[in-house]
Amino acid sequence: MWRTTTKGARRLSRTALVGIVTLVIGACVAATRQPDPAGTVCTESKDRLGDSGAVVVNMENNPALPDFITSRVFAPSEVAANVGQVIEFTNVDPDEEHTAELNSGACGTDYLDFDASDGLVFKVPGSYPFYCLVHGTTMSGTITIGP
Ligand SMILES: [Cu+2]
Repeated sequence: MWRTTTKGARRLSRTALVGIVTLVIGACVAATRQPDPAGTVCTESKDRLGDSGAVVVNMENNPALPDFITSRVFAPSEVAANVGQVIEFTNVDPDEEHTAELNSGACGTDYLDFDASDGLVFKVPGSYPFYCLVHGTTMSGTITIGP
């Protein structure tokens, strides 16, 4: 009888553990990027940084506000580009790391330290909201891709 109870308790705690692990893994998966490995919508690459036709976007501390207020922005936050054109993101903020990540998770830049750059290139016209994985939706914008 005692043994059965212990086994039952063990089984119960094992089930609870599996449940907790599943929940934690599920939460992590939901919070991370769902990549577009085939690059059907967009691709991330540093290969064409400095292209003469690149659209340049800075990641910076909002210049409209005093320094002691940390308000990070994309400049510009409304980004217009065409299919195949490089959108070049550069972190010009000496104090914080930034990324540019599509809300859909299809693609995004690397985590960029001060003075580092990364590029996104789109294959499909459309409107793509994006944000910074470090600063969340307080640092966000929209990329509009024309044909
Ligand atoms: Cu940021």
